[in-house]
Amino acid sequence: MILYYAPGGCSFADHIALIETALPYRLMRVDRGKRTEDGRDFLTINPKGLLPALELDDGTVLTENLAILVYIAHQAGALLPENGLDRWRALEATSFMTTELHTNFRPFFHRDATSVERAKARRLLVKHFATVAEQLADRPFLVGDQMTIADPYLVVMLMWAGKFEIEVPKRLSGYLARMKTTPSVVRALADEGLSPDSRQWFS
Ligand SMILES: N[C@@H](CCC(=O)N[C@@H](CS)C(=O)NCC(=O)O)C(=O)O
Repeated sequence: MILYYAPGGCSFADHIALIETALPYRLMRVDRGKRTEDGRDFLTINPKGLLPALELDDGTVLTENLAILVYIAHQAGALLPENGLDRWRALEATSFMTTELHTNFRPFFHRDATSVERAKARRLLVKHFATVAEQLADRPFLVGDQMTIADPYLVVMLMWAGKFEIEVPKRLSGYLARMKTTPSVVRALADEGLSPDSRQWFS
Protein backbone atom coordinates (compact mmCIF):
# COMPACT_ATOMS: atom_id res chain seq x y z
CA MET A 1 0.00 0.00 0.00
CA ILE A 2 1.06 3.56 -0.57
CA LEU A 3 0.04 6.35 1.80
CA TYR A 4 -0.04 9.73 0.08
CA TYR A 5 0.72 12.26 2.79
CA ALA A 6 1.85 15.74 3.67
CA PRO A 7 4.06 16.09 6.75
CA GLY A 8 1.96 16.84 9.82
CA GLY A 9 -1.31 16.74 7.87
CA CYS A 10 -4.31 14.66 8.86
CA SER A 11 -2.60 11.80 6.97
CA PHE A 12 -0.36 11.59 10.06
CA ALA A 13 -3.20 9.63 11.72
CA ASP A 14 -3.11 6.97 8.99
CA HIS A 15 0.67 6.89 9.18
CA ILE A 16 0.53 6.11 12.92
CA ALA A 17 -2.17 3.49 12.30
CA LEU A 18 -0.07 1.78 9.61
CA ILE A 19 2.94 1.60 11.92
CA GLU A 20 0.80 0.40 14.84
CA THR A 21 -0.72 -2.42 12.79
CA ALA A 22 2.58 -3.40 11.12
CA LEU A 23 0.89 -3.61 7.71
CA PRO A 24 3.31 -3.22 4.78
CA TYR A 25 3.18 0.28 3.26
CA ARG A 26 5.32 2.96 1.79
CA LEU A 27 4.99 6.71 1.98
CA MET A 28 4.56 9.08 -0.94
CA ARG A 29 4.89 12.75 -0.07
CA VAL A 30 2.65 15.28 -1.83
CA ASP A 31 3.68 18.94 -1.92
CA ARG A 32 1.49 22.05 -1.69
CA GLY A 33 1.39 22.26 -5.47
CA LYS A 34 -0.18 18.76 -5.46
CA ARG A 35 2.86 17.05 -6.98
CA THR A 36 3.93 13.69 -5.63
CA GLU A 37 7.56 13.25 -4.70
CA ASP A 38 8.00 11.10 -7.82
CA GLY A 39 6.71 13.94 -10.00
CA ARG A 40 3.07 12.98 -10.67
CA ASP A 41 0.03 15.22 -10.52
CA PHE A 42 -1.79 14.17 -7.32
CA LEU A 43 -5.12 15.09 -8.92
CA THR A 44 -4.73 12.06 -11.17
CA ILE A 45 -4.62 9.94 -7.99
CA ASN A 46 -7.32 11.72 -5.99
CA PRO A 47 -9.30 14.18 -8.13
CA LYS A 48 -10.62 15.75 -4.91
CA GLY A 49 -7.06 16.93 -4.32
CA LEU A 50 -7.26 16.02 -0.64
CA LEU A 51 -4.93 14.00 1.53
CA PRO A 52 -4.81 11.34 2.77
CA ALA A 53 -5.16 8.83 -0.05
CA LEU A 54 -4.28 5.17 0.26
CA GLU A 55 -3.34 3.21 -2.83
CA LEU A 56 -4.03 -0.48 -2.42
CA ASP A 57 -1.80 -3.17 -3.92
CA ASP A 58 -4.14 -3.57 -6.92
CA GLY A 59 -3.94 0.17 -7.69
CA THR A 60 -7.35 1.05 -6.22
CA VAL A 61 -7.26 4.39 -4.40
CA LEU A 62 -9.18 4.93 -1.17
CA THR A 63 -9.83 8.43 0.10
CA GLU A 64 -11.41 10.06 3.18
CA ASN A 65 -9.62 9.65 6.44
CA LEU A 66 -12.36 7.82 8.29
CA ALA A 67 -12.68 5.21 5.53
CA ILE A 68 -8.90 4.79 5.29
CA LEU A 69 -8.53 4.31 9.05
CA VAL A 70 -11.34 1.74 9.11
CA TYR A 71 -9.76 -0.03 6.13
CA ILE A 72 -6.38 -0.23 7.89
CA ALA A 73 -8.04 -1.55 11.05
CA HIS A 74 -10.04 -4.10 9.06
CA GLN A 75 -6.97 -5.35 7.19
CA ALA A 76 -4.99 -5.73 10.39
CA GLY A 77 -7.73 -6.91 12.74
CA ALA A 78 -6.53 -4.22 15.15
CA LEU A 79 -7.34 -0.68 16.29
CA LEU A 80 -11.11 -1.26 16.00
CA PRO A 81 -12.90 -3.93 18.04
CA GLU A 82 -14.90 -6.25 15.80
CA ASN A 83 -17.95 -6.23 18.06
CA GLY A 84 -19.35 -4.59 21.11
CA LEU A 85 -20.01 -1.04 22.15
CA ASP A 86 -16.34 -0.03 21.95
CA ARG A 87 -16.45 -0.52 18.17
CA TRP A 88 -19.26 1.99 17.82
CA ARG A 89 -17.71 4.36 20.38
CA ALA A 90 -14.45 4.33 18.38
CA LEU A 91 -16.33 5.12 15.16
CA GLU A 92 -18.37 7.78 16.92
CA ALA A 93 -15.20 9.41 18.27
CA THR A 94 -13.38 9.27 14.91
CA SER A 95 -16.39 10.75 13.14
CA PHE A 96 -16.40 13.57 15.72
CA MET A 97 -12.72 14.22 14.88
CA THR A 98 -13.38 14.56 11.16
CA THR A 99 -16.62 16.54 11.29
CA GLU A 100 -16.27 18.74 14.36
CA LEU A 101 -12.58 19.05 15.23
CA HIS A 102 -10.80 18.82 11.87
CA THR A 103 -13.38 21.05 10.16
CA ASN A 104 -12.89 23.81 12.68
CA PHE A 105 -9.15 23.92 12.06
CA ARG A 106 -9.74 24.95 8.43
CA PRO A 107 -9.85 28.73 9.13
CA PHE A 108 -6.38 28.41 10.69
CA PHE A 109 -4.97 26.83 7.54
CA HIS A 110 -6.67 29.12 5.04
CA ARG A 111 -4.96 32.47 4.65
CA ASP A 112 -8.15 34.17 3.45
CA ALA A 113 -10.15 33.27 6.59
CA THR A 114 -11.25 36.31 8.58
CA SER A 115 -10.46 36.93 12.24
CA VAL A 116 -14.17 36.47 12.99
CA GLU A 117 -14.13 33.03 11.37
CA ARG A 118 -11.00 32.10 13.30
CA ALA A 119 -12.46 33.29 16.61
CA LYS A 120 -15.63 31.27 16.04
CA ALA A 121 -13.64 28.17 15.11
CA ARG A 122 -11.43 28.62 18.19
CA ARG A 123 -14.51 28.76 20.47
CA LEU A 124 -15.90 25.59 18.90
CA LEU A 125 -12.57 23.79 19.15
CA VAL A 126 -12.25 24.65 22.84
CA LYS A 127 -15.79 23.34 23.39
CA HIS A 128 -15.20 20.13 21.40
CA PHE A 129 -11.85 19.40 23.07
CA ALA A 130 -13.64 19.69 26.43
CA THR A 131 -16.09 17.01 25.24
CA VAL A 132 -13.22 14.76 24.16
CA ALA A 133 -11.47 15.28 27.52
CA GLU A 134 -14.62 14.16 29.31
CA GLN A 135 -14.81 11.08 27.16
CA LEU A 136 -11.16 10.25 27.78
CA ALA A 137 -11.69 10.47 31.56
CA ASP A 138 -8.81 8.65 33.26
CA ARG A 139 -8.33 6.03 30.57
CA PRO A 140 -5.07 5.60 28.67
CA PHE A 141 -6.88 5.74 25.31
CA LEU A 142 -10.00 7.46 24.09
CA VAL A 143 -12.09 4.29 23.95
CA GLY A 144 -11.36 1.60 26.51
CA ASP A 145 -7.89 0.40 27.43
CA GLN A 146 -6.65 -0.30 23.91
CA MET A 147 -5.65 2.11 21.17
CA THR A 148 -8.30 2.48 18.47
CA ILE A 149 -8.39 4.48 15.23
CA ALA A 150 -9.71 7.44 17.24
CA ASP A 151 -6.36 7.87 19.01
CA PRO A 152 -4.04 8.58 16.04
CA TYR A 153 -6.60 11.13 14.83
CA LEU A 154 -6.77 12.74 18.25
CA VAL A 155 -2.97 12.98 18.28
CA VAL A 156 -3.08 15.05 15.06
CA MET A 157 -5.87 17.27 16.37
CA LEU A 158 -3.90 17.96 19.55
CA MET A 159 -0.69 18.63 17.61
CA TRP A 160 -2.60 21.17 15.54
CA ALA A 161 -4.06 22.69 18.72
CA GLY A 162 -0.46 23.16 19.92
CA LYS A 163 0.52 24.69 16.60
CA PHE A 164 -2.31 27.24 16.66
CA GLU A 165 -2.18 27.81 20.42
CA ILE A 166 -5.66 26.50 21.12
CA GLU A 167 -5.95 25.76 24.78
CA VAL A 168 -6.93 22.18 25.59
CA PRO A 169 -7.82 20.62 28.96
CA LYS A 170 -4.84 19.38 31.03
CA ARG A 171 -6.07 15.83 30.65
CA LEU A 172 -5.56 16.10 26.89
CA SER A 173 -2.10 17.69 27.16
CA GLY A 174 -1.13 14.78 29.43
CA TYR A 175 -2.56 12.33 26.91
CA LEU A 176 -0.60 13.94 24.06
CA ALA A 177 2.62 13.92 26.08
CA ARG A 178 2.15 10.18 26.65
CA MET A 179 1.20 9.48 23.05
CA LYS A 180 4.32 11.29 21.83
CA THR A 181 6.41 8.66 23.60
CA THR A 182 4.52 5.78 21.93
CA PRO A 183 6.91 4.05 19.49
CA SER A 184 4.52 4.38 16.52
CA VAL A 185 4.16 8.15 17.06
CA VAL A 186 7.91 8.59 17.59
CA ARG A 187 8.58 6.74 14.33
CA ALA A 188 5.89 8.57 12.35
CA LEU A 189 7.31 11.93 13.51
CA ALA A 190 10.81 10.88 12.47
CA ASP A 191 9.66 9.49 9.09
CA GLU A 192 7.85 12.75 8.28
CA GLY A 193 10.80 14.85 9.45
CA LEU A 194 8.70 16.50 12.17
CA SER A 195 9.63 17.91 15.53
CA PRO A 196 7.71 16.52 18.54
CA ASP A 197 7.09 20.20 19.32
CA SER A 198 4.07 20.94 17.13
CA ARG A 199 4.73 24.71 17.26
CA GLN A 200 7.51 23.97 14.77
CA TRP A 201 5.05 22.33 12.32
CA PHE A 202 4.37 23.88 8.89
CA SER A 203 6.84 26.67 9.56
N1 LIG B 1 -12.79 15.02 3.73
C1 LIG B 1 -11.37 14.80 3.75
C2 LIG B 1 -10.68 16.07 4.18
C3 LIG B 1 -9.18 15.88 4.22
C4 LIG B 1 -8.43 17.20 4.31
O1 LIG B 1 -8.97 18.27 4.67
N2 LIG B 1 -7.15 17.11 3.97
C5 LIG B 1 -6.28 18.28 3.96
C6 LIG B 1 -4.96 17.95 4.63
S1 LIG B 1 -5.16 17.65 6.38
C7 LIG B 1 -5.95 18.62 2.53
O2 LIG B 1 -5.69 17.76 1.72
N3 LIG B 1 -5.98 19.92 2.21
C8 LIG B 1 -5.58 20.38 0.91
C9 LIG B 1 -6.57 21.34 0.33
O3 LIG B 1 -7.55 21.70 1.01
O4 LIG B 1 -6.34 21.71 -0.82
C10 LIG B 1 -11.04 13.63 4.70
O5 LIG B 1 -11.73 13.51 5.73
O6 LIG B 1 -10.10 12.88 4.41
